[in-house]
Amino acid sequence: MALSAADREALCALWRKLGNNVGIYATEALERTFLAFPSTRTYFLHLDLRPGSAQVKAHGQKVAKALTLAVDHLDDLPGALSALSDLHTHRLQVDPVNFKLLGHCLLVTLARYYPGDFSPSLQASLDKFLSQVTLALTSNYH
Ligand code: HEG
Repeated sequence: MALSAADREALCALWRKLGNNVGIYATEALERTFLAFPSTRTYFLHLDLRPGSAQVKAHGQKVAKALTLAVDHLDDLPGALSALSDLHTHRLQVDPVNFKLLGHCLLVTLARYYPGDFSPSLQASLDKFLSQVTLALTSNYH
């Protein structure tokens, strides 16, 4: 479902609040994903996946940067994420179900850090955003 003006406003406001900490939350969401959904680890067997690992942190920073780029390009997610889409589809061949798992863990992580902000409506806006990002990253499958 397309992002409404209210979704966009809520997302941009949240991102302003997250400031420079997006990498911290993305890293925690990755650690959570690897523990809660161990099948996701199969794509990262070349990395040290233990909690606190510098490699997971470095990857978290990259994911955070991509998510921030997406928030800055809500009008053209497929364009902004096209190189990443090629990477995930062709080189990494990530099964699309995994995006739902990481997205879920991102929501849980943000809900834990921002319980006061995490209204059902913010949850819905974030969920829509993550679905659109996933669509942009996996559209080459179709
Ligand atoms: Mg992906 C690399 C972003 C979901 C597996 N991912 C990357 C990179 C970015 C990124 C920015 C680095 C690209 C580069 O170095 O040029 N990933 C990204 C986002 C999302 C996502 C924004 C969803 C929100 N990735 C995702 C999922 C999996 C996955 C669900 C598999 C469970 N990504 C993956 C792997 C790599 C990347 C295996 C390569 C890691 C490496 O070798 O360092």
